[in-house]
Amino acid sequence: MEDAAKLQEFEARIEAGEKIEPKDWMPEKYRKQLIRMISQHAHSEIVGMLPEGNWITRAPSLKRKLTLLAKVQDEAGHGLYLYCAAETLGVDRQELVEQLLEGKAKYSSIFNYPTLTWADMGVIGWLVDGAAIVNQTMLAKASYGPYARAMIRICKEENFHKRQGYEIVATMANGTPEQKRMIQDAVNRWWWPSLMMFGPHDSDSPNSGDLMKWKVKTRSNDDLRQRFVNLTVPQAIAVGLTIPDPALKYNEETGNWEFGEIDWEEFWAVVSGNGPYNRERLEARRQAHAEGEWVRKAAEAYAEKQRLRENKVA
Ligand code: BYC
Repeated sequence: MEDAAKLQEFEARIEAGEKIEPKDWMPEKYRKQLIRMISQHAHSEIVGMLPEGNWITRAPSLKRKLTLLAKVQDEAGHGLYLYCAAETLGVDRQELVEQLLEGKAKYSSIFNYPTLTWADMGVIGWLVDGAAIVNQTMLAKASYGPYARAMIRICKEENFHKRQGYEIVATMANGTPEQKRMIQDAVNRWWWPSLMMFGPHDSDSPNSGDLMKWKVKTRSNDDLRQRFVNLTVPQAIAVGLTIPDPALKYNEETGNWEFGEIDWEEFWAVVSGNGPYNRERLEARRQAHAEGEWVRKAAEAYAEKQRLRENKVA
């Protein structure tokens, strides 16, 4: 009875647009859904450093190198805010990291594709960060306070990422025939995986019901995907690039760019660990974690030293 009353109060607060904070009562399912989603999001930011990190040493100029370096560092920061947000729900960060390293945790499908040329750096900023912004602008209004607040700062940085990506795209699209060919090839490879970032169709999305009822998500997967396509197609046209979808067509009545069907078999293969680069990404993450052990040990030793010093003073 007590829980039923608490649930009613909780749902009334959500309905009124109030934010839920870490110490507030919440249904166990809400807590679990948030831990699932925020931890997957944190892992995505961390694994998401790899495809671009791979190009830092091969950036074509010092300016490009500095910008890419800053972007990849931003993604690390996003991962850290998000692990902090997950920790407010009572889960241990170490446990989440272990789940990722053991291959038990999900992270965004998009990072399981290889980055083959410099053009991919432009297209990732434009399409991948562009898709992330569409999704995260919605999440900045999520009902859970720490997640929503993390999103506000993350979205500001993602906007810079998208612009730097689109600037690379525009420069190459207006460049030599070889540069044009490279950038079109990158769009051809990244377009469909970018659409997959929004998740399965609404009818095949088991988590959307809970998440939308509790206003963690306020727009559906298909709805956000359509918004992304509507925003992005004119940007492709503006720089003379072709979207690799013969079914793409503007509907005057709805104002939507209609598009073809996603290859869902490919999507589920990637999500279940069998995409083109899943193994390489996890292996690189494990190696980075192992090589960072001395840093974690040094940080722990420093914290211990501080504790001892404070005890002495006290
Ligand atoms: N990839 O019921 P559904 C970035 C899973 S990184 C993998 O619709 P939901 C950046 C889903 O988890 C930004 N898995 O789920 C970084 C679920 O599995 P479980 C990444 C996917 O939660 C570096 C199952 O499929 N953004 O910006 O309602 C460089 C059924 O799906 C995917 C986020 O993480 C996928 N694409 O909706 C550049 C945003 N889609 O857990 C850029 C936060 C679905 O039941 N997350 N699955 O086993 C979300 O907004 C939502 O979780 C999703 C999925 C829209 C992704």
